[in-house]
Amino acid sequence: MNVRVPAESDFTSRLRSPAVAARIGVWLGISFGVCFVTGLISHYAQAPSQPVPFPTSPFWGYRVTQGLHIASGMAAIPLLLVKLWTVYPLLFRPIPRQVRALALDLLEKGSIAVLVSAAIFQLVTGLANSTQWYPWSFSFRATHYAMAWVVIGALVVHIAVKLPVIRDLLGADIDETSHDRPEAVDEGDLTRRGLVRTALFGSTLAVLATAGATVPWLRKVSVLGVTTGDGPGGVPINRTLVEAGIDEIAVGESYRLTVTYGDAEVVLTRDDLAAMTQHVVELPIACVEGWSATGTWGGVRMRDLLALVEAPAGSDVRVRSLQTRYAFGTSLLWSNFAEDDRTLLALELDGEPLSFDHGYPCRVIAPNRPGVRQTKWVERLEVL
Ligand SMILES: Nc1nc2c(c(=O)[nH]1)N[C@H]1C(S)=C(S)[C@@H](COP(=O)(O)O)O[C@H]1N2
Ligand SMILES: [Mo]
Repeated sequence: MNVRVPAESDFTSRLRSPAVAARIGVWLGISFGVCFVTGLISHYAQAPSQPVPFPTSPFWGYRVTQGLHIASGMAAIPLLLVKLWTVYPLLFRPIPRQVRALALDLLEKGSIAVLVSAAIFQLVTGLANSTQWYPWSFSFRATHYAMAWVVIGALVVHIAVKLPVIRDLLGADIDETSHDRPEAVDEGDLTRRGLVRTALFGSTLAVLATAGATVPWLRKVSVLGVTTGDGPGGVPINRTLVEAGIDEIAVGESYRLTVTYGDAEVVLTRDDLAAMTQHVVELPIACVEGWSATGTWGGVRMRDLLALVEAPAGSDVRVRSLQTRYAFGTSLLWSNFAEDDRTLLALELDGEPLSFDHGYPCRVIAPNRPGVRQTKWVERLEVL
């Protein structure tokens, strides 16, 4: 068998053209831009300290930005694959002999290598994360965030370097051949416009395959939306009581909620909580993994609980749960969230006591808050 490295001239399809790459690139740039901005929002919403408080309104804000984050990331996958296919032959372009040209060539290939590998890393880890599969040991949030800057930085450099060519290509018809490689002349069954349309169609399918996790009427077509609307009160269950390492006994008769502020301490049973003024709010759980669902929650206002220990206005609150295993057992409730009328320590969902897996005896539910901070099985509120 005769194996040899292909040469640039082996790739003769006229679809492998910069004119196609530039057009796919525009859509890819838009996807990456949306994904980056919404990712920054999500990262900030979960930051351990916030110079400017993340707002509590609109209550659906995080649901929309995180839904867009997942959708734009999904949309980017087929676009990136098609774009790589169109430029693939350039990998086999002969290496320049002249030192200056060689340096420039290596610089360009290097920057594209960084861009492509960082982008693939983001899309693969993000996709795995949105299907609740974490086959790695590093912190997803910190790594995904750092890599996002690598992608955007490399993308800005890439666009800046290519800008004259991009302008030229986008100003001309897609079938214009002035920037094509001389051997890229073979007509296939597909036109260039057809290829761009096919890529966009692929993106649409990828979005539809996941968007049902957020948009109820899309649920039936969402094969990748692993978390469905099933679950008590129409809200899926992310982590169960057993998975969190909590014994049913701990949430039974012996359960107590402790609220502290300095030396002040108030201890309440579930009956005590149920005897306080109850409120009902309609708010979504919006998971960072992309799914979201609205529930009708009933329970005690966080404000009313903090008043029991005479917490001063503007206090942040640390929420602790009974959880003994894995992350997300505690969260911070910023003062603007703690004081919002819609923020509850919920006892009920859809008029029924919370199920064990939804956080019985009580959980945090607050507007415009990442799902990961809607802490379940709460046992302690510490006013800071
Ligand atoms: N104690 C505790 N609370 C938790 C979690 C957890 O693992 N432990 N998971 C969070 C995450 S990531 C989400 S999206 C929501 C999901 O709530 P649900 O399972 O009621 O839908 O709960 C949050 N509250
Ligand atoms: Mo989540």
